[in-house]
Formats: sequence, C-alpha cells, structure tokens
Amino acid sequence: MYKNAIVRLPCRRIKFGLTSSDLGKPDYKKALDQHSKYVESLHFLGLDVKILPENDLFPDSTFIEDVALCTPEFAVITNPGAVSRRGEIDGVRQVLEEFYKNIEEIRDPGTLESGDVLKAGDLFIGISGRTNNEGADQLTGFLNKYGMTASKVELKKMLHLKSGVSFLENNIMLVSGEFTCKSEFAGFKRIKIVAEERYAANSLLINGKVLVPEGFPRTRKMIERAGHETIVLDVSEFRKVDGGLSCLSLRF
Ligand code: CIR
Repeated sequence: MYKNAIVRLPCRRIKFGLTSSDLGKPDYKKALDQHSKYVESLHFLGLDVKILPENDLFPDSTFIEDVALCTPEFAVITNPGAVSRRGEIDGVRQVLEEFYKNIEEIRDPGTLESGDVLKAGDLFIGISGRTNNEGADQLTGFLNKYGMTASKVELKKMLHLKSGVSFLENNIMLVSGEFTCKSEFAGFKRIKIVAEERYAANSLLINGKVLVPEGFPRTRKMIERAGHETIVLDVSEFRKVDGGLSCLSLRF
C-alpha cells in the first residue's frame, strides 16, 4: 500500500512543455483543475499528498515522476535525458530528505527519467530517448545494494516505458504498441490495448484501484474485467504535452 505522494502544481508555462502530439496547447486553468481532481483522488485512495509549488522555470515540471524514484528503502534523484528538464532536479533532495535517509543520484554520463522505471515484481528499466544504458546501470547498482534487481527493455517508439505499459498486480500487465509482443513481458498475463486507446496504457494502480484516463472505455472495461475498480480522470491538458497519470506524482 502506498502512504505518500508528492506532486507539483502545473505552471503557467505548461504550454511550452515538450511534446510529440498534435493536440494543441494545454490550457493552464483547465490543467490546474484537472490536477486538483487528481490530488483529490490520491487523497480518496488514502495517500498523504505533499503539494510542491509551481515552478515556472520548467514547463514540464508538473511531471514530477521523472525526476525521482521512491522505493520503500531509498530514493533516487534522476538525471533527466531531456536537457530542458535537467534543472527540475534542483530542490528535489530537500523534499526527499523529509521522507528518506538514503538518497542516491544518477550522474552524467548516465541519464534516467523515472517514466522509464516500471515496478512489476522486479523492476524494468526502459532504454529510451531519455534513459541511457549508463543511467540504467547506475540505478541497477543502487537497487542491488538494497537487495532488488532490474532488467532493461529497449524502446524504439514511445517516450517512456510507462507510456506503453502498466502493471496491475496478480501478474497482469496492460500493454500497448511496441510492448505488445516484447519477450521481456512474456511471463505476464498481458491485456492488450487497442491502437486507438493507446494513451490509456498509462493507467495507474494505487491501493487497489486503477486510475484510468477519461475517454478510453474499452481499456476501462478490460481493467474492470480483470477485477479492478476504476476511477476515471480527465487529463486531456497533460496529454497535450505527452504527460499522463503516472507522470503527475511520486508514490511511495
Ligand atoms: C516530456 O516530454 O518530458 C514531458 N512533456 C512529458 C513527460 C511525461 N512523463 C512521463 O511519462 N513519466
């Protein structure tokens, strides 16, 4: 069970966030509203939520998942592969110190964004445009120190590993696109997401319920058929800058 979450409010400059989508620019006010409903859901799921102030220097800073990894034993400050996001790590140590004694850091030439880290029993680390082999090796070294292991998965098309895969416990995985046939996930019971609903691959299991983005009814039904209650949230403004449900929080 997760007890805590850390989120960062979206900033006014969110419209300048990195994106590969052609869905238009996010509306700041709507983003704030969607973010507050997201926080409400985390509260509803029993989490204490620490809300960090907006940081207008970094348009993507609301996607706080990418700048840290929070395990039960220790936390890691990452080194984002997107150069425009590097500065988002400033001040993260201070925040993590409220919760952790042991804090590690990914360092150059290693890069890593935690959107590429999937916990599914052991951990999977996506090797992507943002996370390189060196970053994954550094993280694996930290995990090993604390008795955990990880394996790498190469991405060719998606932004992050968790853009296309979510773990739903009981050995069930939601998979889409390039991850549908990955041999690394062959041991899981895979729920395949139809191409039109690919965005919903980034759904998020928290304390027994699954947050699902609004507008993807087939995926929602499949998750419910797999035995989970769902909570539907509108995250349209974050989607416009390639963000999703998992990116908006650190959970631990
Ligand atoms: C980026 O491209 O870095 C942001 N616009 C979106 C980050 C999404 N983060 C995530 O999937 N963990």
